[in-house]
Amino acid sequence: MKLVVVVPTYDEAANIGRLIDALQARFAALPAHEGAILVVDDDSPDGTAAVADDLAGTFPGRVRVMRRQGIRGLGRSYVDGLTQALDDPADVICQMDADLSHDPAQLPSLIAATAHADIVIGSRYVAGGQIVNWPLRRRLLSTFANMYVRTVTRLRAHDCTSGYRCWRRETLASMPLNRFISDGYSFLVEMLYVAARRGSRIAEVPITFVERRLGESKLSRAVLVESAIAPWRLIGRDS
Ligand SMILES: Nc1nc2c(ncn2[C@@H]2O[C@H](COP(=O)(O)OP(=O)(O)OP(=O)(O)O)[C@@H](O)[C@H]2O)c(=O)[nH]1
Ligand SMILES: [Mg+2]
Repeated sequence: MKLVVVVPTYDEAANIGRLIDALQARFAALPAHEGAILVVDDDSPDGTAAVADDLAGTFPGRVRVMRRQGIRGLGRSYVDGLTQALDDPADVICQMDADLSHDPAQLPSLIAATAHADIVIGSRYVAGGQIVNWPLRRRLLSTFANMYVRTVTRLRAHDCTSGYRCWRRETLASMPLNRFISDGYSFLVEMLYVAARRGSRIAEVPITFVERRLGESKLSRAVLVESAIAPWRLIGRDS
């Protein structure tokens, strides 16, 4: 089985090296799998792309770095990265954050679940899911965000904002990524929403999410405002 893991980065120089090492160790432990990592960097001022490039030399063919220029955006980065990942003959395409909040050790359980689902979410909010080191404010915000998204969009998944996911190739390839209307974090919700409307099977497997220890969060007030409006735009488009 071939696997590509897409990792969007903005100012993750302190984390990306450890993530790549940990993922490569995971790939090596899965003999039937051939894994590659695609780092999608938005011209990070802290030199994240250069750190990733060094590791691309250490793991030839198994680490690639896409350097984006121009307007920065998490959604745009996913569109570019996921589209490029589909150029590979990968059977499963995964997405995860660079800040080590998503544990590579849990990747095999997500991949395994793609045997019976089109999209698998690494979920904090199903039985067995956990969050480590989040302050109460952050927990409440995330819980509320998921309740809000589920209520407005009628998505049934419990963790609609998780960036830890695996896709079966055919499902991802059929997504009209270039027609997406969200750019920031809401892009993750839009992906699930569009997939669910097309009848894709969405599964959740529990993960332990650990708060980042290094680097800074990009969750700004503007991001929160966009996230509040985005679900209404999605259902508005379809009604
Ligand atoms: N390419 C790209 N990556 C981004 C952008 N914004 C955030 N990211 C990456 O997306 C992932 C998630 O962003 P985070 O800042 O960790 O957001 P979060 O996980 O919701 O918040 P914290 O973990 O609390 O900081 C990380 O790997 C970031 O580096 C962006 O504009 N462009
Ligand atoms: Mg994070």
